[in-house]
Amino acid sequence: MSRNKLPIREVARITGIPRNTLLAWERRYGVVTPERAANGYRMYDESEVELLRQVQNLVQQGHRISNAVRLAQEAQPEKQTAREGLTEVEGISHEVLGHLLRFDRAKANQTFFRLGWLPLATVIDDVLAPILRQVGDMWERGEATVAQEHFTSAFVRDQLLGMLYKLGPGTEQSSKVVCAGYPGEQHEMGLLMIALHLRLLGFATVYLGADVPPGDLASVANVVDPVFVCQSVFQPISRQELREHVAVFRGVLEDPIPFVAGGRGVTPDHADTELDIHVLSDFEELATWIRSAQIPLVKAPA
Ligand code: B12
Repeated sequence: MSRNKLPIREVARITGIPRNTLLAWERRYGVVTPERAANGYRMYDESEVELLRQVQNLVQQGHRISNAVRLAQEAQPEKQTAREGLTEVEGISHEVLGHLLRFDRAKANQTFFRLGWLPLATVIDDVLAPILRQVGDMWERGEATVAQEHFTSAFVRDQLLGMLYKLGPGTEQSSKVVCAGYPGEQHEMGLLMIALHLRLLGFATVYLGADVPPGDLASVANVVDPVFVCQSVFQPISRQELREHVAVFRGVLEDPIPFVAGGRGVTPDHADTELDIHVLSDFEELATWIRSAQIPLVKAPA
């Protein structure tokens, strides 16, 4: 990795674009997809910082963000989009997606297994998540059918569940985290990715899947005694709705623990000190919060 690459806090400092905005632009519009360092941190190169500056200028001139991103990306030199400019991992991911769009699971498996040498965290963030986002964007633009999206999503879900199964539930001593989807939510894979990252960090994850009511989530927490719970929200909800949801959760919960929400449906404005609600946009932020809140990885002796 080049020495000239900058971490997100530096990019936020020199461009004046807040860190959360950088993350939201990446997630929602794919403005840039910075490379990850060995510790998973984003590292931006010069051309990415320049592109972010251009997007910011266009937004300040009154362009809508989606339009600003398109204009800035179109003005970028060819190498940004040229097929030959892709890294090996991007190239293989692109090939996997191509096979999935043709419903060829055998070839998708074969190609995907060529990435076996990569750390799991990289496979999750740099291969599987981009495949999902790409097929989602294609579906939104009318370039992929519902069947192609479902087939691709099923492949990604199988890989994520396979990883979770292989990593196992964690040791007796590991602190537990309960991971669940918000009620009515069918999107499950952002949550699976977060559960996997937590597992890789050393937590024991109790994975409940999508669509879990707040009272049920609290009942599980009463049984397994986690250090915090995570709930994933993709469909936008209001701050008041989240507050009411967490109030029900707290009503059933016996021992107070932090409630962490994340996903496209919530923003930092949904955070609430009174109800101990933390809103974090991705695993990098979650890991930073875990350190600053001094959440223990291992249970205190009884
Ligand atoms: C697969 C998929 C589905 C599948 C889900 C299957 C499953 N088992 O999960 C199905 C077909 C069920 C589905 C349904 C719908 N979907 Co859909 N779907 C997708 C798709 C392609 C992938 C979703 C995904 O798993 N992403 C996971 C990762 C890749 O996304 P991510 O946002 O970057 O996730 C990160 C963060 O959100 C964060 N995070 C997530 N949870 C948490 C939790 C915590 C605690 C923390 C800290 C962080 C965190 O970490 C993740 C990893 O980095 C997306 C496309 C996309 N761009 O995501 C659309 C997408 C999410 N769907 C969308 C829509 C509109 C729908 C429907 C409303 C469509 C419809 N008209 O019926 C329904 C809603 C159903 C419901 N009630 O939930 C829109 C959402 C628009 C929005 N709200 O912004 C998207 C973005 C597609 C699009 N481009 O328009 N969908």
